[in-house]
Amino acid sequence: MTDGPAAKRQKASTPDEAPYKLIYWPGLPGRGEHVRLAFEEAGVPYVDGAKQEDAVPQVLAQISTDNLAEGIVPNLPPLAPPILEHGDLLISQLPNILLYLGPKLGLVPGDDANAVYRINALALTALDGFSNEVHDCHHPICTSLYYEDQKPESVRKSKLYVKERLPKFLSYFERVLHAQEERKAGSWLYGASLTYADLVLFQCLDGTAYQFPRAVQQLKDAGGHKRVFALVDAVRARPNIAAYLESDRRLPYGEGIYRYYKELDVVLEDSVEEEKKE
Ligand SMILES: N[C@@H](CCC(=O)N[C@@H](CS)C(=O)NCC(=O)O)C(=O)O
Repeated sequence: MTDGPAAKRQKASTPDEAPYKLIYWPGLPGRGEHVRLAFEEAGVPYVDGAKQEDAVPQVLAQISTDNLAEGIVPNLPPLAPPILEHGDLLISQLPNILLYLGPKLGLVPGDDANAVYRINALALTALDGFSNEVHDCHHPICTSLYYEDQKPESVRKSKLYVKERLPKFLSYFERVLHAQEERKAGSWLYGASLTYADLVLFQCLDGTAYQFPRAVQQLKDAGGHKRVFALVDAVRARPNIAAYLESDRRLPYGEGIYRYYKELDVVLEDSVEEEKKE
């Protein structure tokens, strides 16, 4: 480390009108779906690299261990998609991409400079509880192993997730919405208008309901998280979102974050004691 690179870095210029491009794996919604939903709700055009013929090579070129991001200083090579390209800017990490896009797409209120950090906290929490943990229910040991090689652990984790974590995260978002209601702030997670946190929560719960249909239905029927489920329905009914969900741009779930395995479709009453004794 000899010189002071920060001072020498070439300045990237990203005009707002530069085209947006999502680089992502083809054939499944995945984490890229949160980026798509933001563009779709905002009605802002974007190029979806996942729908292009060379989608896989596009991703591989970025995440290759040979990629040193040469010539695109000060961008850095990404570890994994989703990746957003906007003019000279190339960034990865989904919550980071949403943090960048939120204000540009009008999905963060413009009258409070701190709003984006509160909205980011909501998005991160939804992704923790309804994306990362749900994914780990079918890959509890390691992502690099096949599901079939970690099945008993997946069943155990799913039972515990459904019994303890799913209700905890749902209750958290119910509490946030209750607080908003008490303040007469509206029925979205933050303030009077929809933000990208609402879109993230929608997608996360849509996927969680795909993986755990029985448990999610049970919790919905129990009526303890009415505000959360009403929010999911309200997002689904937004004109741009509804049109998108109807379109062939919306891909079905498959072998991605959210997967349906019958043996993991557990309910809250399923015993976890047996596994605990082993
Ligand atoms: N924390 C990252 C996770 C990225 C990630 O896990 N991407 C998946 C696709 S959704 C992937 O290709 N991972 C490859 C790997 O982790 O080796 C984010 O939020 O963007």
